[in-house]
Amino acid sequence: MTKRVLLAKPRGYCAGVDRAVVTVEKALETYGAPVYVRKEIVHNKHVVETLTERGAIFVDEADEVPEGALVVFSAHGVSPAVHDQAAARQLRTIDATCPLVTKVHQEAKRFARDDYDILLIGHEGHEEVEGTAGEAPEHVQLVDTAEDAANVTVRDPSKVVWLSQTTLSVDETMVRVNQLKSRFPELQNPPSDDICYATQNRQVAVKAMAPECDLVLVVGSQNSSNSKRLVEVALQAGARASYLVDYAREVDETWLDGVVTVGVTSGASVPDILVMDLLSWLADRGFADVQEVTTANEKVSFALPRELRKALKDNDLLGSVR
Ligand code: 0CH
Ligand code: SF4
Repeated sequence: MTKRVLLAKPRGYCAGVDRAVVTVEKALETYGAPVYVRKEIVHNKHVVETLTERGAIFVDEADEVPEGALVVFSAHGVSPAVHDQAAARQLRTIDATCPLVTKVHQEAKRFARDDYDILLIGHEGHEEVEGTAGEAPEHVQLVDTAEDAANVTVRDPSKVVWLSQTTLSVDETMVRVNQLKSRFPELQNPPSDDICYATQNRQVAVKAMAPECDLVLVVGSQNSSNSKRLVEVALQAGARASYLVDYAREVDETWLDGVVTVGVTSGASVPDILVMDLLSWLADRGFADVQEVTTANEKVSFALPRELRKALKDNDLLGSVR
């Protein structure tokens, strides 16, 4: 049988990641280096290394940024406490939080104002849930594991809503929601999907090709939630094996033993150049026939953060914004 590659589409950069990465690039062009970035702008090694080479300095917390300097907040969002820390140090800030993460923050604020108990489904320690929970710490409880769902308690079971991190597995989240609904039958759903279009579309695409694949390679970093979910979804959908790699050079050649069909996809924080490198690595090993498996065409794009648009306009650089 002819060796072949099935290439998922959509894959790679979503609109929120594109906006966040361009934000740091434009900030460097407009203000010059260094531009500080709180946390990784997106969870991708290559992106972070490339921006570091251009003069970005990644820090863990706003208190590591020199007073008065410029700091960009990452795509995953920040809590109000982080905005306060930055204000206390007189930092100039550009907020690259994805608008779809901001939407979840608004939902958390609204349900907290109405005095709901909010069950936030997400991964403990992930920056996005820390930011969302920080909007209403007295109202939000994190539900990560099945055990969390079994043990969480609420004040009034008729006033409970679930919200979620944007980058979860759709199927696993529904398992968690059903578990919660069996305990709290009046549990309300979010006003609109919190798991974003990009996360959902990448999972649908990998599901479509996985049953035909002996191996699915997902390009993405280990700390990227949405990328890791693609490996799990591939395995659940019938791929015989699946691995997450940052670079083609990390692929173990023994993974190709007996393999006829390799599926390839990438997380929402992954530049397509890394996928192209993987395709040429595979072509060198006999997998030159590449067929794209398209399950959606994405046309979403977001305007750059307001603070940056204003600066670009003042400098008459807006025309150069993609
Ligand atoms: O998938 P996670 O949330 O870990 O983040 P990423 O890999 O940086 O992808 C972009 C999502 C950013 C916020 O939704
Ligand atoms: Fe926004 Fe979704 Fe991309 Fe996250 S994965 S940055 S929520 S579009």
